[in-house]
Amino acid sequence: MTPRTPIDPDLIAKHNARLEKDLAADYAHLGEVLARRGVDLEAITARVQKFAVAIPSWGVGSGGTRFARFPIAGEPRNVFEKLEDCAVIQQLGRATPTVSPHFPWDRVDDYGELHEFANSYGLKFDAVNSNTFEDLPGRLSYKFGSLTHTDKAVRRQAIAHNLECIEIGRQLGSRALTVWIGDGSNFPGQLNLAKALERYLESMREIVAAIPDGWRAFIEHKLYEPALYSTVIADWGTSFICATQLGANVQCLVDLGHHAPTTNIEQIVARLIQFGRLGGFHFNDSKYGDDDLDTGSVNPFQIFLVFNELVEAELRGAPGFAPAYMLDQSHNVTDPIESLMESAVALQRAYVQASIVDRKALEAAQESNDALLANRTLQNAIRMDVEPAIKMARKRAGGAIDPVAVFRESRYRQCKASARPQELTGKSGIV
Ligand code: LRH
Ligand code: MN
Repeated sequence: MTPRTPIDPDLIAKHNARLEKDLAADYAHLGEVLARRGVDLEAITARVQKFAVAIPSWGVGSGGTRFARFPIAGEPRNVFEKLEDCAVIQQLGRATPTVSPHFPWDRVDDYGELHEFANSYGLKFDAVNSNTFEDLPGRLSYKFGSLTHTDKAVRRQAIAHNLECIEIGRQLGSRALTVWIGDGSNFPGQLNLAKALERYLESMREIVAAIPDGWRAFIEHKLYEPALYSTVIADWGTSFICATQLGANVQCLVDLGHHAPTTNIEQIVARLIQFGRLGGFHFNDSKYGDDDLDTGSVNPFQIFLVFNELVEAELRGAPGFAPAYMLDQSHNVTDPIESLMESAVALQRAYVQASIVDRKALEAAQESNDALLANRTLQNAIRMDVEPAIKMARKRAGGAIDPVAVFRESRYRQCKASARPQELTGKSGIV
């Protein structure tokens, strides 16, 4: 069944036709430069075509902060419209075939219908995300925690929600559950730090016991926010210990924005790979806190250094290496579709640049403690303009050579502004 196409394929073909000649010239030039380095461009382009990252369903709407959210006309009002927008990102960018849903934000009555709807656009569902950081009317409050709350009834409610997310994920064809909890404290002394983690493990054991065969559970750590003094799952070390306590199908998810600004994230990635507990990523960028900015928009070298570890592990065949790639961003001042397309390309760029690192030269320099040559070997890769490889991979996969230009020319957002009438109320909050 050919997937439905929210953007007129003729518009993509017409637009590509205008750019093809220049792309061919740039591609040939890159091929020559890489060939001199013993790198086969066709092999690199084939790798890009296989690269995929999941779109966060909550990322296609405008994001906000605690101060305000500035919605845009034509943004999605429900999960079906979110999937339409995800289909645009996939049709033009060809790097995002899956969507990571969040519950209860994406709750519907018929998950079979939702599965079908996504499938009609050629989209599949990635890890499901539970939400025990917001209260629902008539339910027990998570003000003082969820899976670690001192009140067993609140923990039961949070466990039941995660079991429900697993059941929904099973109906949607997902194969993983991401558990991020904001549990923690705002005052020294407010929380018994050890007991809180004990309650976490007790609750997670029930959730992990319900994880279907072939599934994984991802523990997502975060340094702070909403808790501002202590967070129960604050860092990779706590996440790693819990994963090893809870079972072989429990792994650690690294959200790049969940670390203190000076943290060496690529070393955390190397450690989690070394001990077979790297479950996946929530990619984004940040300057200060959990800013959820567009991937690669502030510190593209950071993303490159993470992919340098990932490609090295892939090439050496690290045991159990199967990280799930997902974006997790909040688009407060840009069109979410444009930001997500650009962010997927930023990941492809880091993946390609990490794939052209001269690994032999790097190892030789490392073994001989030639620090300058070792660092230069990485710099040589990140200084390479690899856009022609990414564009060619996209074109060959049926996408747009310039996705943002085609998206704007399609006037998709303007069309949706009239098709999706809504109150553009600027209430605060991340979604
Ligand atoms: C927490 C987080 C988590 C999601 C939420 C939307 O900061 O990164 O992954 O549940 O954002
Ligand atoms: Mn996240």
